Order: sequence, then structure tokens, then C-alpha cells
Amino acid sequence: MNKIILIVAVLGLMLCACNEKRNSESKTQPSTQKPKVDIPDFNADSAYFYVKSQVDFGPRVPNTNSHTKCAEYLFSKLKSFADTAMVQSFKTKAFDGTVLNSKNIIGVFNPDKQKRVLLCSHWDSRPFADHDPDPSLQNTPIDGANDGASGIGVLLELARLMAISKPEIGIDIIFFDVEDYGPPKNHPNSEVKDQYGLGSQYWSKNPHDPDYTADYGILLDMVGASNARFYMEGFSMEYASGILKKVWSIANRAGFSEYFVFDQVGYIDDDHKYINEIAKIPTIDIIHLDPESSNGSFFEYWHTTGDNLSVIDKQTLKVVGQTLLNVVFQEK
Ligand code: AHN
Ligand code: ZN
Repeated sequence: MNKIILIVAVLGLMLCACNEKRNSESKTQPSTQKPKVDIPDFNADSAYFYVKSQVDFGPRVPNTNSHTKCAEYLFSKLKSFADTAMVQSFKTKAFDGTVLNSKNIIGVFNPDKQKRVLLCSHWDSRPFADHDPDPSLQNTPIDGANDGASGIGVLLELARLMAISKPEIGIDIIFFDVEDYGPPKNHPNSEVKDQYGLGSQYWSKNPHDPDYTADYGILLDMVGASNARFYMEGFSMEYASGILKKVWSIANRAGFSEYFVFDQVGYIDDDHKYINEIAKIPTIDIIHLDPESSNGSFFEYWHTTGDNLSVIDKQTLKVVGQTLLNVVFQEK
């Protein structure tokens, strides 16, 4: 009998000790603390691979085989990651009257969520290197590794990660076509407005869903070159200053202050201008600007044959991709 009492007492003591341990463990996590959101880690090697895969098709100039083949590749990748995907095919007229067979490629994540963010970039590449220092190359189509493929590479990696873990809000990804078919410099029509961004102009007038809207949008343009500087661009400041400041703050908090600079530089007629003015969605442009470059506005190899895979730096892809993930995954 005594033995039984002893066993019961020992067991009771063990249970008490165990409970105490559990209590002290739970005390280290105050109940008022918000559960930390898990933000995926942006993989720059994967993004780089997506950039290279596009460049490997050859210049993605509308009405060429490389353009058609790359569109098929981009659609199949986006479709494999998104909840739904579609291609918006259309014809549009270039500055010289050429009819361009064009495709905007769209992927939707969390279609039932009310709160939505639009992420976009252009996938076509420029038909002529009109800013090349070598005049004999100024008619050559460009690889557009930075001007075209970089933004799409970042967005495809984001899409891959969002297929694995979903953000709390809805995300729409658009790869715009025919952004870069504007007239070459010195062309008599080069001062005519709205000759760039033909794909975003088309989509803004004819969204894939007639009732489509988003809380805000983020455009990526030339986000892959080494030592990129993202200044605060004029139209972004004018139409979406709150978003601009939020994104720049999140980037700075992540340690990317050398890239995301709190200074305003110029107004760029980029795809976001039409999304702001026609679709009325407040949209910012993350674009590599460089007032010190030979062209006076953009990154050094802008619209030259030098805009090839050799300018792409994984660190820049990482900085931009991780910033977007931090933005998207903190929204609810
Ligand atoms: C103009 O030069 C008018 N817009 C520049 C938009 C652009 C071209 N972004 C990349 N390539
Ligand atoms: Zn361009």
C-alpha cells in the first residue's frame, strides 16, 4: 500500500514539473505578439535562369519567330504557377504603320480575394539599338536582357514562389507586349506622344476582365543591371506617392538603401502612365534611372546591343524580388 502511494506521489510530482516547464515555455511567447508572417526567400539564381531563358530565344521583336516562341514559353510558365492564366491577343499599329501581332500575358493568384495588387513588366524587346555608340549597329534588334527580360524574370520567380505559398491578398501579374516599339531617335515622328507602351495602352482600354481593378500596381522596368539605382519617378510620385513611399521604406528596412533612393528624378512615359491615366489604378514604376549615363536618363546600355546577358547581376534581381515579396506578403 505504501509503495502504491509512493508511486502515485512520484508520478504526480513528475506531471507538475512537466506542466511548469510547459508554462514557462509559453511565457517566452507573450500572447499579445502578432504571429510573424512567413515571407518566402527570393531565389536570384532561379530569376536569372528565367532571364537567360528569354534572351536565348533571340530578340523578342513583334512579328518574329523569337517573339512567338517566347510568348509560348512565358504563357506556359505563368500558367503552371498561377490559379488561372490567359493571353490577350491583339493587333496594334506602330509609329511607321506596321501592324504588330501582340500578346499581353496574364496570371491570376487568389481570384476570389477582393484586395488585389497588380504586378507588371514588359516582355518584348526593342527592334533597333538606336542608342548604340556604333552607328553600324543602330538598326540591330536588342537582346533586352535588362530592358524587358529582367522584370519578367523577377515576376516569374515571384509567381513560382506564390504557387508554393500564397499571399493573403489577390495578385495579378501582367507581362505587357509592344512596350518598346517607339520610333528610333532622329525619326520625324520621334516626338509624337504615346508610341511606347502600346500593350499597356491596349490593356488599360480593354482590361482582361471588364470590371477589373486593383488597390495599386507596381511596374518593373530595367531591374537587373549591376549597381542599379531606383529613384522616385515623377508619374509614380504624382499618382501613387503613398505606395511609392511604402515600397521604398520596405526596401530600405530590408537593407537595400543603396538601390532604393529617396530622390525624385524626371517623368518617364512608361507603361504605368497608362495604367494610372486610363485604367485609373495608382501604379508606381521601379525603373533604373541614371542621369549620369551617356543617354542622360536610363542605365548605361539602354537601347544598345550592350543590353545583353552580361549586364545582368543576380544581386539586383534579389534586391528587387525580395522587396516585392516583402510588400506583397505584409498585405492583408
Ligand atoms: C520613353 O523613352 C518615351 N519611354 C521610355 C520607356 C521605356 C523604353 N522603358 C524601357 N524602354
Ligand atoms: Zn526600352
